[in-house]
Amino acid sequence: MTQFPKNFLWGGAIAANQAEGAYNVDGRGLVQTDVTTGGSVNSPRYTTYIDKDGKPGKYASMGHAGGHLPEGAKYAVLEDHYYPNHQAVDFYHRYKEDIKLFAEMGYSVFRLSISWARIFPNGDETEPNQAGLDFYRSVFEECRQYGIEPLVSIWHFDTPLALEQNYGGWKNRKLVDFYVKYAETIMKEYKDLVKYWLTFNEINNTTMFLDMMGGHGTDADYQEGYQVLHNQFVASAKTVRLGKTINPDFVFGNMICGITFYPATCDPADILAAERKWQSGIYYCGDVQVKGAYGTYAKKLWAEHNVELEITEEDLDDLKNGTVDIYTFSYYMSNNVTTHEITDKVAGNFSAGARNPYLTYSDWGWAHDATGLQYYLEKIYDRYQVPLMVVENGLGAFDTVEAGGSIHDDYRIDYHRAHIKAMSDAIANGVDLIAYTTWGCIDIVSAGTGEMRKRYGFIYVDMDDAGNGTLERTPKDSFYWYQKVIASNGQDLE
Ligand code: P53
Repeated sequence: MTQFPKNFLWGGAIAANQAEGAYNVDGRGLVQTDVTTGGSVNSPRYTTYIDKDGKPGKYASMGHAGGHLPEGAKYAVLEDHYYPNHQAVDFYHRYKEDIKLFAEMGYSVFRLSISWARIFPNGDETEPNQAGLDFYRSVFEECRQYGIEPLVSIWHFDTPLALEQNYGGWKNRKLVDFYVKYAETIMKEYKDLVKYWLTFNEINNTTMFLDMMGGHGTDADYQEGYQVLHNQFVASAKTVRLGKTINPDFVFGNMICGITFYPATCDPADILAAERKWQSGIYYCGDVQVKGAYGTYAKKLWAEHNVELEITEEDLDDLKNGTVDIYTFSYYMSNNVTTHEITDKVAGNFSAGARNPYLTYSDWGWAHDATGLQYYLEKIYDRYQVPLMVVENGLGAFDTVEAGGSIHDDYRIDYHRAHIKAMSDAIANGVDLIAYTTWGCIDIVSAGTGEMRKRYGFIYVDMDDAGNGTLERTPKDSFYWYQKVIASNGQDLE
C-alpha cells in the first residue's frame, strides 16, 4: 500500500515561455527565449543578435546559464532562424481546452508561471499591461471553476529582454525593485484567486550549471552568478514579506533544481566532493530561502572563485525576515561525483559526471533514478522540516503516434510509477510531502534543447521541431493511467 495524505495535491506543471506562444500578442514584451533558436541533445540553442556594426550573430546559450551578448550588440529576431518558443503550443489561445483536459485527469493543482513581460512588457514601466492581467485572471478563473488550485511561479527563466539589454539583467541591483513591483502587482490582482506562489524557478541553476558543465566557469562568471543569486534572494524575501501583508493566507515556496549527488566511489575524497556539490548546488539557495541566512560554507565557496559580493546589512535583515513557508523542487535525475579521472562519462544535456552502472539513462542522457528522489526528499526534509512539494518530475522521450492515433507511452508511465512509489516511501519515513505536479502535463517546448520531440506530456500535441503540425491535443496512455492514480489518491499505480 502506498501512503498519501488525504488532501495531497495531484497535478501537472508548465512554464509560460515554453507553452503559451503568442509571443508578440496583446502587448507582450520579448524575453530571451524569443531570440533563442532550437537545438538538440548534441547541439546547443543559440541566442541571436545584431552586433554593433549591424551584422547578425549568435552565441551558444542554455537560456539562463550560457554565453554573453557581445559589447554593443542588440538581441534580435533574425529572419533565417526558427524560434520554437514564438508559437510554442499556443496555450495562450487554447488554455480552456487544455485546462478542461487537466480537469478530466482529476487535477487538484496546476502549476504555471506568469509571464513578467505580459504584465510589464519592458520590465520598467510604471503601469501594468491590462491585457496581460486579464489573460491570467481568465486562466485562474478557469482553474477555479474545476476546483483546481493554481500554483504560480512568478519567474520561470523569463526576465523581460529589455531589462537584460538595458540594465544588464539580474547582476544589476535595480532588477530587485522591478521584480518586487511586478510581484506586488500580480499578488494584489490575484489575491483571491491564487494562494500558492513560487518566487524563482530553479533559482540554483545559475551557479550549479557553472559547476556541472565541466567547470569551464571563470571567476568572473562566478562573481556575476553569485551576485545574481544574491539579488534574487533579496527580491524573493521582499516579495514574501510584502505578500503576507496583501493576503496573510498566501503560501510561499522557493524552487530548487533538485539533483541528487552521489559519490561515484567509496573513496572518502569522493564522499567529500559529493557533499561539496550538495552545498554549492543545492543547500546554498535552500539555506538562504528557508533558514534565512547564508550557510556556514558560503564564505569558502566565494573565496574559491575570488568572489566579493555586495551585501548590505539591510539585505541580511530582509533575508532573515522573508523566508519561504514551503520548499519546492524539480527532480529528474541523480548525478555521480568523483575526484578520479572519469573514463565512462555521461553525455547529454545538463548531465555531467561519471556514468552510474546501476542506472539506465534517457535518450538525453538523464539518469532514471526514483530512489534518488526518495533520498532527496528525506535529506531535505530532515534539514528544513517544512512541507515539501515535488513541482516537476517527468521523462522527456520520443513518442510515436500509432495508425489509429493512440500513443502508447508505457516508458513514461513506468517512470512516474517508480517516482510516485518513491514519494510514498519517503512519506512513510516521515516526510511531509504535500503535492506532486508532473512536468509538462501537456507536450511543450523543451527548455534545454528547444525541441518539441523531447516530450514530457500526458497529452500529445501535434507539432514538430520545425513548427509543422495542427497543434491538436490527444491524450496518451499516460493520461488515462494518471487519471486512475489521482482518483485512487496514489493507490492504483497499475
Ligand atoms: P528540458 C536542466 C536540468 C534540470 C532541469 O528540462 C531543468 C534544466 C533546464 O533545461 O529545467 C527544468 O525541457 C525547468 C523546465 C524544463 C524542465 O526542467 O530541458 O524548470 O523549464 O523544461 C525539463 O528537458
